[in-house]
Amino acid sequence: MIILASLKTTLGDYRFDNVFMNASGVHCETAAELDEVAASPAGTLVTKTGTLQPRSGNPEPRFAVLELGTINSMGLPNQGVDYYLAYAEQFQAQHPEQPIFLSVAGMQPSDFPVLAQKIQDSGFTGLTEFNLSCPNVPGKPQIAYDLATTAEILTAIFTAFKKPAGVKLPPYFDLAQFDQVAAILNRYPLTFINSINSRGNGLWIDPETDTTTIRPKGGFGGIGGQYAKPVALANVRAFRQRLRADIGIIGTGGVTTGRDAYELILCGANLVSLGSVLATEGVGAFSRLTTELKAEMAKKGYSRVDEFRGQLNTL
Ligand code: RRO
Repeated sequence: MIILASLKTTLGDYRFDNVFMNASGVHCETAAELDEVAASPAGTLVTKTGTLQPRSGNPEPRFAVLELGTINSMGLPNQGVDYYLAYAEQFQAQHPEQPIFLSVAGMQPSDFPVLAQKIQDSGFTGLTEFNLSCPNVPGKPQIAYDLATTAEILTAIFTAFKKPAGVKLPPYFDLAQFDQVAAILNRYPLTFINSINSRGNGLWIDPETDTTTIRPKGGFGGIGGQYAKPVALANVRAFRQRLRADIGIIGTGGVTTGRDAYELILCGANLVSLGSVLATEGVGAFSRLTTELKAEMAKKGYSRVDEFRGQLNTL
């Protein structure tokens, strides 16, 4: 029997033809890169995280491909929120049926309500991802590990912001942390979370030279790719079990095969974003993974993703 699997999915009131999208930071800093993602089979796209002012980021080398993934300490290089907002508004005018994501972050907590107001006042009708988890700006913590500041920022954002919004979270590693973070998130009108950002502050050493692989922060950088997958699965699963049912999840972390994407959906993901694999393979990864995920679904007898989303078996 031939099963024609569909990868159509939803997040909040938004519909997408394919579960795959890029992860913010990968293939999305310029309009040309964003256009390439848009022209691929990806169901949607997200911009590079934009800050109030453009930034050149950290000194190079700041990205390296490792045995089973990547390390990066980009340091938020971006063209500024106005650039990405203009791109998003133009994109939606040209593709009114294809909602996209704008990613933004403050360099300090007080930037977040300013960013929120700017987007609120714009004509943007897509989804906004507030990035609370960049691990790579020297001297700045990953906000979402500080729960009091996270709650303050969310309160400030949602005072100004009435459009669909979500947060990009760092990986958590303790069940008590999942309880605490979910309890905070459940107090706000979030449409989604994105879990996980890279595993912050890993270190990779070149065995020939005994030297770090990237320059910023003494070589410390965010780890992505296969190293991240079990952590991403656990974070998506743990949040799906704890968040309000109306808060959707973008699953991110270590997807290199269709089976990996299938597993993130089993844990509860509505959309699946590609980081390291997109950085190493280019936009061709979207067609390969689309084919592989459909094949995996056909093998299991599923024709739609909502037939197995969240249906992980446990012993
Ligand atoms: O630009 C970066 O260094 C960066 C960001 Br904003 C992020 O959210 N995650 C990451 O791995 N790198």
